[in-house]
Amino acid sequence: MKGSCRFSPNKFDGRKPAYLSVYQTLNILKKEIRMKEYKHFINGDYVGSQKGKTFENRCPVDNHLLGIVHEADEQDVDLAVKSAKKALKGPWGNMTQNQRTELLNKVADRINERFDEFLEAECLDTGKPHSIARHIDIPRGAANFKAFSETLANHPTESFRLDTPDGNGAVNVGHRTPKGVIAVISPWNLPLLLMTWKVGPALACGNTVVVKPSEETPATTTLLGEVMNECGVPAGVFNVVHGFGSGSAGQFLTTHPLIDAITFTGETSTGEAIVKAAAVGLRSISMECGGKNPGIVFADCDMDKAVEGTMRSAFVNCGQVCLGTERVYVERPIFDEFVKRLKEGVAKLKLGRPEDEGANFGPLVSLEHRNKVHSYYKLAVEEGATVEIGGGIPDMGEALNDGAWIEPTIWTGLPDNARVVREEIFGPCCHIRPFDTEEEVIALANDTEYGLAATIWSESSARSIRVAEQMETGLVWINSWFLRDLRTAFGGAKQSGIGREGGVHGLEFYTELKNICIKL
Ligand code: NAD
Ligand code: 6OD
Repeated sequence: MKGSCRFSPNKFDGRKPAYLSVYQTLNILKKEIRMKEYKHFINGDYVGSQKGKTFENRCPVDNHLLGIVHEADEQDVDLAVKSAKKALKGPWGNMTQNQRTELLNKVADRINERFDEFLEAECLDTGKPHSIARHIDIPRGAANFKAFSETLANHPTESFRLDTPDGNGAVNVGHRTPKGVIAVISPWNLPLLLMTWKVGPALACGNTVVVKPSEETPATTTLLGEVMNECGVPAGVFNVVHGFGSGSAGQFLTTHPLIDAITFTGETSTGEAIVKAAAVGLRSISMECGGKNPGIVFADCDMDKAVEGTMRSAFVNCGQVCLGTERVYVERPIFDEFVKRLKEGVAKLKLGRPEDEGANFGPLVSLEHRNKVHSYYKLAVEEGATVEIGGGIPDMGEALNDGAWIEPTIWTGLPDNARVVREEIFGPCCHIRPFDTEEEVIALANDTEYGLAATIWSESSARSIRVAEQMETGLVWINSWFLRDLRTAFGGAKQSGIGREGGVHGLEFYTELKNICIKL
């Protein structure tokens, strides 16, 4: 936990060495002065924890203290959920669809107006390069508030004419109503993007929300509260509670009896705990969970595109993308060439601070996560891997060595039953294995309990589509990766999730579909 007081000694009290230069002391002072207090956002106001419980938020770039986060207990969560319940029946519930859409469009515009603040906050929390967040996280964070209103406005509900014995007939009309108060539990890897991906459609459909962002990344969700107020979104529609999972805000929120539905993104094991919580009271769930995604590279691929795409799918965001490729299967005639080209790509990655415009590779999100990823690096060697490149912790120099840095890594030579090949690592690493036939690679790709995404590289459309149809995943990309159209279905098969969101599929989750039968 990058945020836990228990594991993070205060830099000043605990570790200020006698030899700090004036420059270093000033730098630390500057950071401490900018230190933030992240409060809950409840009923349109920022409020602290009633019992005063807090935890630390640290920057993974160099482990400096970013701020103090309030941790919600049962009473704080109860207040947030009751505010959301009240707003549901209040001004929000009384607005027309057009009025709500107008407000959500304003929210999107305001995020874009305050783009640099969101960018800075996201990059400090996650350590990711500005160059990445500027193109992915923040624009998508805004777009999520527009895309779903448009879907909603343009999607018809069903209607059926029924013949009846008296000859007059009946008409059935589908009518959608909001589901109620939605609990949104989000992860740390794309904090704004993945939170708004759920809040956008939830609000567009007329629900109210209580969001629990990851304890690692509280900043942009907190900032969104200000934007909601600036745009005139009524108090209680958007609420935020901070804290951890079990025994903390996450558990209190998902077990609260006034929560009508829970939408979650995170690890499969956390998803299992939340499904159990949702079973009480039979609340609806939408689960977007982990993956161990295969990339399949056929010998007839465009090699430049396959290498460039695999570089992104394995290493962008320091490998912390649920859709990322951790298992790469390459057809034998091009195996050596592909490994060589991917290694060359990795060697060119530039590690650096978020604001370094030349950098395209940041640290992992926390020291705790770095320990987990590093333990897999050691395990790979124990399991017999050839480390093609990377495999360790880089020396980033005195100023950054306290950060959660890790080397991008490629392995070959592991058996198919190695834990490194079977378990989700969620770091900048992949194992590359040769294959000989289409049949063999389909079996290898599907040999996993996960089923989120697969990527296929081939210039043969017939073959790509044939293979895509046999992937046991919710998503397949052919000759691309993470190319997103928000009207399409998004979600995982097998242990990667339950349900689909995106476009009209979101409407299924975020609304209750009622059938009204009118006898004529
Ligand atoms: P995580 O499961 O540890 O945490 C996710 C959220 O759940 C956090 O807000 C956390 O505080 C909360 N939480 C933890 N325990 C809880 C509990 N018992 N009750 C309620 N809430 C609880 O996941 P993470 O480490 O933040 O994110 C990384 C994981 O997320 C990876 O497995 C990745 O594959 C997955 N992920 C999946 C998708 C997808 O779309 N399928 C997208 C992004 C990330
Ligand atoms: O693009 C999206 O809508 C989405 N949910 C992406 C998930 C990325 C996972 O890390």
